[in-house]
Amino acid sequence: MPTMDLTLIHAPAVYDFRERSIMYGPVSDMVPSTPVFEMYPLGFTTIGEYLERHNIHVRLYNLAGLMLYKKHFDVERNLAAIDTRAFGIDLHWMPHCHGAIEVARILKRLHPRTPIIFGGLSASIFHEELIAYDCVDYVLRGDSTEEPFRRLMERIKVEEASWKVGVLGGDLSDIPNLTWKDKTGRIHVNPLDWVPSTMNAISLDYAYPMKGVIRHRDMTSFLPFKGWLKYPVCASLTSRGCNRNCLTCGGSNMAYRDHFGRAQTAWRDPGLLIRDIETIQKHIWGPIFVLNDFLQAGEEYARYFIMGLKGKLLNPIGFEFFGPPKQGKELYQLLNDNLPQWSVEMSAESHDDGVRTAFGKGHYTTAELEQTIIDALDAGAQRFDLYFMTGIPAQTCASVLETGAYVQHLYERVNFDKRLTVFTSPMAPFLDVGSIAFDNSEKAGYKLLARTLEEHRTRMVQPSWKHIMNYESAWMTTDDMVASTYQAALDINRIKGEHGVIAPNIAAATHTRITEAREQMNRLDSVLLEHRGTSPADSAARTAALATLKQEFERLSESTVAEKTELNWPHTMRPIHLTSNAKIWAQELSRNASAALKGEWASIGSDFNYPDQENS
Ligand code: B12
Ligand code: SF4
Repeated sequence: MPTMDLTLIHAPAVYDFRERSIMYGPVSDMVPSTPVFEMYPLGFTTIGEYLERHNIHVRLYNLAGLMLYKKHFDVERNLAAIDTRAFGIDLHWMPHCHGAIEVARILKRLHPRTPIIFGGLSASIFHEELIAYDCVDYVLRGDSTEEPFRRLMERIKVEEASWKVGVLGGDLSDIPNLTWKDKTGRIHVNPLDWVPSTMNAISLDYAYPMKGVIRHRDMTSFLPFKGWLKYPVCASLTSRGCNRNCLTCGGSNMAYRDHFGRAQTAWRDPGLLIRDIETIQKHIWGPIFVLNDFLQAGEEYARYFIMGLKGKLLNPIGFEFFGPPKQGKELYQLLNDNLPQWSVEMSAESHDDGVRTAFGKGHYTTAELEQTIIDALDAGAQRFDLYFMTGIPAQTCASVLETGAYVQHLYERVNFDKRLTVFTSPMAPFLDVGSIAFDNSEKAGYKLLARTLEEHRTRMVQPSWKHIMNYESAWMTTDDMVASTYQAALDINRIKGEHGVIAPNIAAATHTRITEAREQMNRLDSVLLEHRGTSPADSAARTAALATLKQEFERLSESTVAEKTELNWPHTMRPIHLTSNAKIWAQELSRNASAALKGEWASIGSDFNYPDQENS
């Protein structure tokens, strides 16, 4: 059997998280992952599917997940056994800066002749620092790497014979978006000019990883996060980039312009989006989140998309809106007239108009927020999830502590409607690299505690989330931020519990966990104070003392500020899912078997036709 062409590896945030004792805190409470951030980027699926469509065979390998689910998973033995022409590692989210590099080092040691390619949003920002590591051969920059990746892989396949310790012999200056080393070690930065103006040539096709599971007879290395099989939530993406400019967001319009070469948001044709959703629900029964507010694409797009879904939806669907829709009630009515089960999620960041304006969401007031919640619930929304955040510009400790009282008021306004669920979480572990606030930190009111990749790597292995954070805000000390985050979360949890928004046992368990997490942070401070010396003996004593707290650190860093299941929306499996999955299983087994007889891999790319990648 030939080797795989490309193996895409997702590293844990901190490589040796199984050994280290770190109080990560509530950094991942609002996403399905644990603090290991085991979820791999959606881009793995779009890259894998695109390359397979072009006869380049790709395997997804969620190393973070494998290390998390299998306690005794032997990393080196398993990585040594991978037979592939190239490795791809994502440094998409900055919290993976420690794990991604450590895994690259191991791979380089185990497979010195196999090229290692980095990519993702953070890799694009730190490409020059990354390429300087011996364990990194290439960095593919930008938000759309499918086609540049195809071109690089074609060269890797053709010029395999001329590799010199992982680096191709030939000239690669024609591959867009590539930062690379030539065989003399000289670094080249090709122009970042592959920035397609639409998102139509790629496909977020969930059948692709499912076919991968069948091809490799391995479910675990494809699983997106812990618990996905019980709650198989899926995302559908409307766009690349954003029209807005929130100060601390690494996905803002300016961040995309300055770091990923994108002048304009790239939209996915609404017809393709509908097809994506239909494909998802053929195989998967979980709720579908439509991410990136599609209302930004304009009225015509929105109508076409919503009305096009009429009569087609089986799964619950949720829409992320960046603020109250300007069409008001009419928009919600349109959703309700066309869709059986729909929900909304909105990140208002703060109840305080001044703070929200300083953050960059001053295009609506708290009064308008309340009205839109009422309108959505009146129109028939299944759920309305509202998110607040601590650590944002102009936000003081007092403002965070007011959140509880505001949430009480909000629930009163909606008559304690259980469909409204409110959450709060900290901006942690990092202020997004590449955001306006990161690039202009002083002006934005932040003191950066880490700027470079290496500085971020050092912070990721500090004892707790307050030591890991890469910023200090001018309006709140880090200690205040930690204390006020836990307090606001306690208040919101109490209100939800008292009024039956969540079950009493869930509220009680969350209350206990937050209180214990707060105590644990104090205990940690005492340990650090007691062993504050800098000698090797002090350091050893500190490590030993922290090690005794490891289990508690882990227990209190998952589902702290809210129980993860509170994020889950109701869903049910239907017979159609069973039959279409059985069909795909049978088809793939037989395709794989006949390809294997010829000594080949069957392609697992999408069966649909897509236009060629069009660059802007
Ligand atoms: C969708 C999304 C999510 C989804 C994740 C879905 C997923 N599995 O990818 C959810 C909501 C779960 C999420 C969670 C988080 N997110 Co988020 N997310 C986004 C969002 C809105 C869109 C990203 C997108 O459009 N992707 C499109 C897909 C198709 O492309 P892609 O995954 O980016 O991959 C392409 C390129 O990045 C690149 N690439 C990616 N990996 C690799 C690997 C290789 C080898 C190569 C060559 C290329 C490559 O090529 C791909 C294909 O072209 C952006 C905001 C924005 N406007 O961009 C934030 C954003 C990416 N998220 C961000 C953050 C901080 C997070 C969290 C860390 C927050 C937290 N503390 O919980 C978590 C991490 C979750 C985890 N790993 O467990 C920041 C990242 C800042 C930074 N540079 O670190 C962003 C920019 C903004 C924000 N604050 O939300 N997120
Ligand atoms: S926070 Fe949301 S709305 Fe604001 S810039 Fe980022 S992706 Fe856009």
